[in-house]
Amino acid sequence: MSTPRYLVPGDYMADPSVHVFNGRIFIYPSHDRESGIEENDNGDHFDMKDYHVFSTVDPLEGEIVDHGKVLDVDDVPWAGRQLWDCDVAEKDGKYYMYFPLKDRNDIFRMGVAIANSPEGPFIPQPDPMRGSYSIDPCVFKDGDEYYIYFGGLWGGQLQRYADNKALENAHLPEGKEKALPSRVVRLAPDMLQFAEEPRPVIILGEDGKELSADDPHRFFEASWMHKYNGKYYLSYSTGDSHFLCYATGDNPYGPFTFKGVILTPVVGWTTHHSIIEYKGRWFLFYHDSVPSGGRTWLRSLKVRELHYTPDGLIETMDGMD
Ligand code: FUB
Repeated sequence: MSTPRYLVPGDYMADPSVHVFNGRIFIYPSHDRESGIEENDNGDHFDMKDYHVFSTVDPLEGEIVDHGKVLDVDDVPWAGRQLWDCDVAEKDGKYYMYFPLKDRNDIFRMGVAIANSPEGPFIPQPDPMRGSYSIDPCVFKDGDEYYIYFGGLWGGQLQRYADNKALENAHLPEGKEKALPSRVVRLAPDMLQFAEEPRPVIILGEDGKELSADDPHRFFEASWMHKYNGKYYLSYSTGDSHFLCYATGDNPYGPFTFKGVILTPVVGWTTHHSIIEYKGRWFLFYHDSVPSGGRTWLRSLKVRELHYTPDGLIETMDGMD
């Protein structure tokens, strides 16, 4: 087991989306700041305004290069507030950043910003993606196709939608009702719009039934997708029960079967991560609030090595390490 490393000790960064581009690891985090807004269940205190990009060739011991500010809320024509977790994909030499941001009606939408290199800067499109809603986009390339996984409960607004339409009254399932699923959608060839209607991402228990709303391992936010030995690994945060969990499936749309806990709760309310393979080793990038003394909105980036058992299960890690 490797000792976890704090990656950017001089600043507060969270929600790392990490990819290998041109042989180098690129980290796309949220940039936490002290907004002075009181903590609440709507997440208003997560009032972030810009993104930095970081890169390295050795996540555990190497230099972490800060490529500076690559996108600012002030550059987004439709911006309201709260720039939350983003992700980036490469296609034909261009880099597409997908970011959730509230519009001027306080509705989370997803924007796209484009760069000529992985370190940015990223230039936003004039409008949000048509039909987009909620938070935490994760973009996943499978063969020639790209998929976005997205969604988050409570302040992430997913409970305000059903069948991709806004509800008159939000509905957050409770008790033995089926848990609210995240969504997955294939991207259009131009990478700028959805190619289809988003679909629910179903997570089944070992008994073959959908996880219920009161299951501590149900989806809450922070989707991530990776592939290992031909299987699709969907990982996510359980939010108010504070785990990082995963479920596996045979294709990008699922269904996925719950397999276990990747990371036990960290210091801080949120837990959010990404998983990559680099030079034959696997790494978990995540955050906690230890350096800020437990302030949930001031989080710090961490990395540690991740291991599989011989039958493809992810070994559970201790979030307090
Ligand atoms: O950083 C703001 C929000 O907190 C993210 O979008 C969630 O995943 C949670 O980490």
